[in-house]
Amino acid sequence: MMPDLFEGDARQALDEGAVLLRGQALPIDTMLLAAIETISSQSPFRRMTTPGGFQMSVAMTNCGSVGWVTDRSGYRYAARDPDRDTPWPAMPPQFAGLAGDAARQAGFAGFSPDACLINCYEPGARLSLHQDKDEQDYRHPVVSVSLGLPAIFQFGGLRRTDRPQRVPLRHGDIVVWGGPARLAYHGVLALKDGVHPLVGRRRLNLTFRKAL
Ligand code: MD6
Ligand code: FE
Repeated sequence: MMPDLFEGDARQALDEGAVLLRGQALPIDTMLLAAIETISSQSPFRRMTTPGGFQMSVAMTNCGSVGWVTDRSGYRYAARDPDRDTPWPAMPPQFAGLAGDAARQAGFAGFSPDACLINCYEPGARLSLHQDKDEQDYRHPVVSVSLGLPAIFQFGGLRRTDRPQRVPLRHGDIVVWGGPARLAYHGVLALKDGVHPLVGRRRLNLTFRKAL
């Protein structure tokens, strides 16, 4: 067992149902980055269009049996990459393993994701406040892994008007989010310029979900 003091440092409750596991992905960061390279060589990062007609500043791709997409007709999960009309690349077993372990540590045993959205932020890219609500069953948590440049994560409440906390997320950090926090509003402030030694001038984020 890990001593309590260490656990205390590594784990930070953001709210009831939302936990930050600091540095939890560090031991496998190079494997995660190599897998993201392989996935994005098959289904490249692209900046999708919102239903309102705006192009997102964050570039996205997916792996898993379904992937999150947006276009003029709405947000949804799709089994095929719409740019290539092929299935999304398979989710590497180590991805699902990492997400399942993190979820279990946060109190959500048995999490088995079918979707992994991969976000790529370049300096200036941001994600405005939103709820994750395109999934079928909100009893499943969301697991989010941060790699590369640090970002300020905004974590709010169940109403858009609840003033969000600002949580710095760094390379290797994992946020698990479920239960009473599952529909909390959240976003990412504009990425500050910088260079990460392994990832370069980017932030990569993996968000694992059970969509179906
Ligand atoms: C990001 N994350 O960190 C975007 N959603 O790049 C999310 O939108 C998110 O981190 C639900 C739960 C955790 C998250
Ligand atoms: Fe989200």
